[in-house]
Amino acid sequence: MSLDLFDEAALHQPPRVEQIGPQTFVLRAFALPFIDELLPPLRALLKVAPFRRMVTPGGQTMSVALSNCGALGWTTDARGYRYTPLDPRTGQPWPALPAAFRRLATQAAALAGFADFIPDACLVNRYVPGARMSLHQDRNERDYDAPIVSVSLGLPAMFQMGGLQRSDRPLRVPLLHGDVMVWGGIDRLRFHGVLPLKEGTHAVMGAQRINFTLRKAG
Ligand code: MD3
Ligand code: FE
Repeated sequence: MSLDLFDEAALHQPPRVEQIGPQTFVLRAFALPFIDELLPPLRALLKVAPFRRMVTPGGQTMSVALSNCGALGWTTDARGYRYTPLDPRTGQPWPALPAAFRRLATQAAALAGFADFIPDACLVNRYVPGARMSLHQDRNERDYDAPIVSVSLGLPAMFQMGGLQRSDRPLRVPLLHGDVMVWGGIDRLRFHGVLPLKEGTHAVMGAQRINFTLRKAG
């Protein structure tokens, strides 16, 4: 597989870094030069651990479907939210974290000021038109010192970046194919969410948005 001309051009652009919080950065198009090494392992892991819609402890089926790779994977069911070493669907370990995912995460984190980030968990979210993620905090990881790196692929989404209180009015940030977001430090526990995905078809990814987040969970 080879880079298309657009990705080839992106490889030679300076990083477009937008700071949206004291320790939150959007790295525009950062994933595009990696795309040809990201998509084959993404497809492979989804064969082993297909997207599934999980149920929240409150009994709601999430509109976002998810999968995981890495030593730990995030799950939810009637018993609560948690990380597990095994896919509850098969009882088998989650697929390994692809090396290209880890390299991208370490490089993006370094660019945002977080040196030596080594993720051990990757949550893969799939949004179809209408799917959304309501405002929440990511609090199931063991320590909050490590940053989180997210990669957006496919249809555009409107991300909501709130504050440390649920009632803080969120900032809206559009996230496009190839955008990478990094946050940590005092922004680690900010409320955040994704507005309902609009209808559309993306040239590479089809009628969906896939977001994967690299975390240090254990
Ligand atoms: C900024 N996913 O999986 S990723 C999640 O697009 C999740 O699928 C969203 O929230 C998605 O938990 C957003 C970007 C993101 C995630 C968490 C943050 C940005 C953040 C936490 C604090 C600040
Ligand atoms: Fe989150």
